[in-house]
Amino acid sequence: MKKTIQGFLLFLLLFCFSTPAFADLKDGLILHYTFDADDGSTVTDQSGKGHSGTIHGAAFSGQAGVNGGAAYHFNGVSDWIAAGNLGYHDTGAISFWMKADTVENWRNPFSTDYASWDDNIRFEESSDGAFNGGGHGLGRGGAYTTSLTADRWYHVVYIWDNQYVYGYLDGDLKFKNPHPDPNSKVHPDITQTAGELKQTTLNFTNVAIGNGYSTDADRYWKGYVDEVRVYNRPLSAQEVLALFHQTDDGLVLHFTFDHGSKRQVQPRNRPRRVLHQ
Ligand SMILES: [Ca+2]
Ligand SMILES: [Ca+2]
Repeated sequence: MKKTIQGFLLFLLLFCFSTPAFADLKDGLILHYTFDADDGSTVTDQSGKGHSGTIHGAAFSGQAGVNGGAAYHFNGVSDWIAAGNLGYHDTGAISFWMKADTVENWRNPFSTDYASWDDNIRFEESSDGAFNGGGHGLGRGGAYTTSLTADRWYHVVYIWDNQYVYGYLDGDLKFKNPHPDPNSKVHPDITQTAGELKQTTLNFTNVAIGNGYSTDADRYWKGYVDEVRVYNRPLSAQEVLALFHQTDDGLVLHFTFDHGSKRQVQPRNRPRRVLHQ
């Protein structure tokens, strides 16, 4: 009984001298594919926003997923999943898990517009082991890593607010780049300005999982994708970490200690995700 009272007093102390904050990872979620159920030719959207997907050849793979559930496998030739029109988003975030069968030019696990050339945010392998992500008009080509490894799960997050884009790999910030001057050209071969490209890039007319730049076979993803999320708001670094560590939805409690120490206390009861096979 004494310990219970001590525990309660400790909680009261924490509560009084800190600001408990709840980050709701459902807040602003406009698409969420867990890929844990085989629904035939469609994918159910767990966000509640009704953005069900249409499967074009990708294979449901039970127990192959990042959390012991299922994932979809893409054959690297023609497989993709269409998530449809998600609209225009001035700020937002994309989160997904991927595992490549091989690391090759120029395979794309995700893009915000199917085979629309440069009119999308997309993520891209190269044969030298790099993995990049970005979109024209937002600051092109942030590098997640220069040594992508095949047959290993990675957690990829891309965030854009009104000033910067951010790239996180496995919970770590890998790049933070300012948006380019809206009146500048972002590429010598492209006539539009960064401002014009930003408008079309952020209009997600045909979100694609397993494809990016074009319908050339080497643009299709070869490997797995799991746990795809799209938000219409930026995520904080803590929320990215929460997505990296947790396997379920829900509230993530953290104490910001705004009235005292800047130390932050993470909840201790969440299992660490097993990253490697
Ligand atoms: Ca899954
Ligand atoms: Ca677009």
